[in-house]
Amino acid sequence: DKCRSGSRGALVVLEGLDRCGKTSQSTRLVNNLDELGYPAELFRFPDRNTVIGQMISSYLNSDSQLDNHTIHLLFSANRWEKRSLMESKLQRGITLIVDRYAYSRVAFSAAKGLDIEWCKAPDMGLLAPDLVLYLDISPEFFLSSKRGGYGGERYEQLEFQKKVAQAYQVLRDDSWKIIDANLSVEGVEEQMKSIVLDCAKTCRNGKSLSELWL
Ligand code: 2DT
Repeated sequence: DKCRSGSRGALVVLEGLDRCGKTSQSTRLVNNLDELGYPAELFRFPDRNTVIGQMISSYLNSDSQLDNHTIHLLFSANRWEKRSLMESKLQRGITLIVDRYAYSRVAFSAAKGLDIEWCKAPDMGLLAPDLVLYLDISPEFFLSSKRGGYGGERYEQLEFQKKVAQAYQVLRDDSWKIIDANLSVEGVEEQMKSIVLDCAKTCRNGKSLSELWL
């Protein structure tokens, strides 16, 4: 067992617009941390494997219609389903790399015009990330990028992504680091690696876990 008792893992969240590279970067981070002696696991939200996750998935594929408030609460409930599992893994010394978290929901709902304080309330009491990496791309980036155009899911339209980008700005706090994600995959990976390693060390050395919203 690689985990040391009494030292916890770090909660690291990746956020950013659709197709900014969050998913491939989270996988790379998990591998990098494991190699450096920091056991790590990947989580992603929405977690489409739970019952609530399947409702969210069908909404995102436009197979079902839901009121904006309803989908907001489902996304939050999907995180609450995983809270105790996440906490026990962190306490056992495992660092969690999380592909999207509460900020996604608030940014997307605020972009639709819901009140931001109302949006934040259901996530109050979830574990607060030790670090949020915001992968910064311009909303236009993917229209011309080799990573391909926007796909068929509900939110993947340029005008909407611009609003989400604005809503993310409002949520930034001291735990956020802005990563220039217009670089190559390897360039982005290098930027992130040292920042995450620092954070994992701080947590191992006794920084305490806290709760949203900071
Ligand atoms: P992926 O393509 O990354 O699976 O995301 N979303 C996500 C929200 O609107 N609220 C949330 O709380 C979360 C976690 C962003 C699927 C879409 O779900 C959106 C894109």
